[in-house]
Amino acid sequence: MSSKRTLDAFFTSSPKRKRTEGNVADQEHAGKSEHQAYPYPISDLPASLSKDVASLPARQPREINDQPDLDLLYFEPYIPQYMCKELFQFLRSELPFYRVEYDIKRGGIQTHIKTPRWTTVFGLDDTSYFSHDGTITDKLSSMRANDKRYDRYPPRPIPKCLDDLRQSTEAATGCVFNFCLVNYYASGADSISFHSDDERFLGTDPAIASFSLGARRDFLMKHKPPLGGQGQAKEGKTLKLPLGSGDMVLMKGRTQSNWLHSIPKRTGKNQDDGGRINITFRRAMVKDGTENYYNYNVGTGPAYRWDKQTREMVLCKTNTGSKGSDGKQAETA
Ligand SMILES: O=C(O)CCC(=O)C(=O)O
Repeated sequence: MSSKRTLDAFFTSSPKRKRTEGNVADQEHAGKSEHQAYPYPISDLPASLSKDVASLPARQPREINDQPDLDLLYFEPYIPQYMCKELFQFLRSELPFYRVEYDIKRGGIQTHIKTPRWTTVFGLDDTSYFSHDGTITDKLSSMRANDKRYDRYPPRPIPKCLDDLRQSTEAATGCVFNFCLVNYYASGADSISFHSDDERFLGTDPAIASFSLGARRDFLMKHKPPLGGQGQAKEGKTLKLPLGSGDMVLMKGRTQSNWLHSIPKRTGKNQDDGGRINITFRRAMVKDGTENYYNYNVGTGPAYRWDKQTREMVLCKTNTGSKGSDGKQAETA
């Protein structure tokens, strides 16, 4: 595992501030992560959950690498059942979510896309870190002000409630993660279409840790068709992992460059499934490489928050409307 710089390395301690590793949001007040780019402060995990997260994983993983270019580690589960419900409910209530809409040109036709799930992202690429006043600082030049590259979508530190899990995941996998994307599938009607997480800024053969909490949903994987050809996928076989609450799949090696994955919609009596949260940890290597993720998973529209009374996402802040733009994670609703 490569070494990480901690905030401690840069600043002397102050009794008001609690120091933590990585790009976790600075703790101005005990029990909450705060940052100027958050719509509101995000609570830390309850102490008992935070303590138990530190002792994960619950099980050792099994390898799934019996198909060409496929390289998975499947923790079934990573988070034990007794923690899953509380963690699911906590994250659904605490995190700000977005229902991003954007316009793209598809086959020469301007198309309006409504992302068919709730999303939120946190993190910063490897070239920089958050100073304890929340500003982004370049690791090499110590440049703080005037780096306009982060202005369009100001990156947000990973809040402590997710950073606890990030640290556990790094320890369990030997990988380094600086970025976190959370999807909330409110019902079987929410989905993500076939894609691969093979963006250039994730480097070659990225490792991506993907957690499931809540309803069981099928995770489908299929080999990409041969380059330039119209032929069938290499083996023609779709792999189906019915991911349960607490499971974690580490996708690594040649997986992203050769395989597509999706969570298809569920219909009929299985549609109202109580919801599912997916948390992925990734490592962005290139300056500003995360802008695409902020664009498609936070966007410029308002933030929403889970309302325990009405049991739905409600508007928690009004910003300006969504902006459209071309990009990789565009999909069909
Ligand atoms: O929800 C999942 O398990 C998959 C999420 C995913 O593919 C992604 O965020 O890129």
